[in-house]
Amino acid sequence: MGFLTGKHILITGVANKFSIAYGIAQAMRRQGAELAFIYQNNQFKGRVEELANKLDSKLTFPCDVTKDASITELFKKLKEKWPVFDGLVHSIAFAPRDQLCGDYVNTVTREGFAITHDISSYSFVAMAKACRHMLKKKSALLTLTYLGAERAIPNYNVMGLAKASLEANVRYMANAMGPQDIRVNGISAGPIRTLAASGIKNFRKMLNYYEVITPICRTITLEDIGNPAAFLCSDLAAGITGEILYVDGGFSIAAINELTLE
Ligand code: NAD
Ligand code: 0WE
Repeated sequence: MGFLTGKHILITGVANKFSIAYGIAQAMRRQGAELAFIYQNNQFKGRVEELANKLDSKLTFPCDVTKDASITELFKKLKEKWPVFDGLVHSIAFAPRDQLCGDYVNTVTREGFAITHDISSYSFVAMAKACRHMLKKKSALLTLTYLGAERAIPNYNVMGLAKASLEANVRYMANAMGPQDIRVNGISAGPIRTLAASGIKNFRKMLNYYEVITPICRTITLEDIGNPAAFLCSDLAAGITGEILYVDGGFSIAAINELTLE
């Protein structure tokens, strides 16, 4: 018996086996959860079905979070299989590529700002709004954020603002849904090489820098994130809501260490 046995959880954000959402899904399955998945569009359909299969799930649904109708349709379809369920993992972020490099002030645009906030922050509450009536007592919602929400990190640019908005969203959603016995939390993950990190300028160099600064002397793995994600969505975390949990090996608390002084 795992600590998620009997829980039904919807996973968003699986693009491939390197996705953080897939690491979370694996950890949740190890703890006994029944899973369902969304895929962004047909480009991801086959791969998500395959990965779902590996985790004993036949439930995959298309959903593009930029469209209200697509979100409504998702929960209409899910309801036929799961009239009620216990949780949602939101692992979705997007900024137009040109927004993620160079001088923030020069590169940010009104349109880039709007798209980034829409997909990376609004979509979390949009999904919660659409499935609220299907969520059981003791449900949990979880999203993924990054240190760029609080610190100015080169090239992360408008994504940082969207993550700050997403973290505030976690607190406001937690406050609004608490009385319904639904908890809402975020995990602030250290950098991992995923599809969303591919093609980011100097990503390798950044990972090397993290390895030097991070107290645990290594970068984070999908399992490092999956296990605490499973915990936060389980009844073991019944007293935790509105929280951002750092799963970054301690990077964000460190300043200078022995290696940087050599
Ligand atoms: P990923 O590319 O595997 O996942 C991003 C997912 O977002 C994809 O599955 C994509 O299909 C989905 N998505 C984008 N636009 C969508 C839309 N309109 N509708 C539906 N789905 C959409 O990359 P990842 O690194 O696993 O990212 C997952 C989350 O983790 C993101 O919120 C990201 O900001 C966060 N995060 C990543 C890192 C990192 O270093 N990789 C660190 C901290 C936080
Ligand atoms: O949240 C993220 C990445 C999110 C992301 C990535 C892309 C790449 C492809 C959002 N939109 C897009 N749009 C694309 O067209 N991370 C936490 C990973 C990440 O991205 C960075 C980082 C880190 C870490 C960008 C610059 C600097 C650091």
